[in-house]
Amino acid sequence: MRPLVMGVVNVTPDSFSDGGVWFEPGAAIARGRDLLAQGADIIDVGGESTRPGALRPSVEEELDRTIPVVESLVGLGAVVSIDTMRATVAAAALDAGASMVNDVSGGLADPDMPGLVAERHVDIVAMHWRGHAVDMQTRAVYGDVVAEVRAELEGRITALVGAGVDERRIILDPGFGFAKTAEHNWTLLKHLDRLTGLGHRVLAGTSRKAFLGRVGRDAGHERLPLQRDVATAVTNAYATLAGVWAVRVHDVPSTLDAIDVARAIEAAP
Ligand code: PMM
Repeated sequence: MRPLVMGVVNVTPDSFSDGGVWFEPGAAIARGRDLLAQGADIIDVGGESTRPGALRPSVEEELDRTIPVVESLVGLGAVVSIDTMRATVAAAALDAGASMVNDVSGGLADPDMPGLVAERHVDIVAMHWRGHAVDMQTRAVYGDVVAEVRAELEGRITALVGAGVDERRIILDPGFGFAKTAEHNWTLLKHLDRLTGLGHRVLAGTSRKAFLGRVGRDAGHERLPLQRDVATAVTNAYATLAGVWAVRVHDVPSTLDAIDVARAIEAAP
């Protein structure tokens, strides 16, 4: 099966690749509509920037940013995922018609999140996370990054199932760029099959991340976020071959091309 394409709508003033661009609700809704028209299967709406060093918005601010956008995109027929670490925001988004929760903390940041997901019988993306953006890069310390990310995600599965979440509802995500150095990200990508091998659906979110800006370039000559879609297409082709369920991206057309090419390679005799 072709991996699903999750298109990103960040309703934030400061997300690292597109912060501020879709901050007005009208612009965010228009962006979501465009992503849908381009072939996105899911629209991921988020109101909190998780770029390294970012400070958190208030709950009210996060609700004001996201809920009108969720409501409008659901009205257009979109399958919407809410990118939040807060159970109150997730609950409001589900009430507004969102059908899944994308929690970059995998239920760690808010103790009410696992119970909410269990009660609502929705899918949850459990991403590997070691702490809030403000100081997460100090936690980028691993002996064996693949084994540790895998084990920590298994811990999230246990906690979520313990709270009543149906195991089949849990989608795993290695959390590229979250408490990871560039080297950690490359190793996780190379060994993505170790995660898909756990038997859960896997989501990969490499789109426009900093490690794609730096690779092969000298300091000062990095690709800027908007120049990273070709590099992203390559990582998503690789993720497709590794058997991911979905990829989370900013640019849908180049992603669909990458998936088509990867699948042709896979299907060739
Ligand atoms: N990355 C970002 C935000 N949300 N959610 C999941 N599940 N996986 C990710 O890798 C992920 C995410 C940060 O990227 P952005 O600022 O471009 O949205």
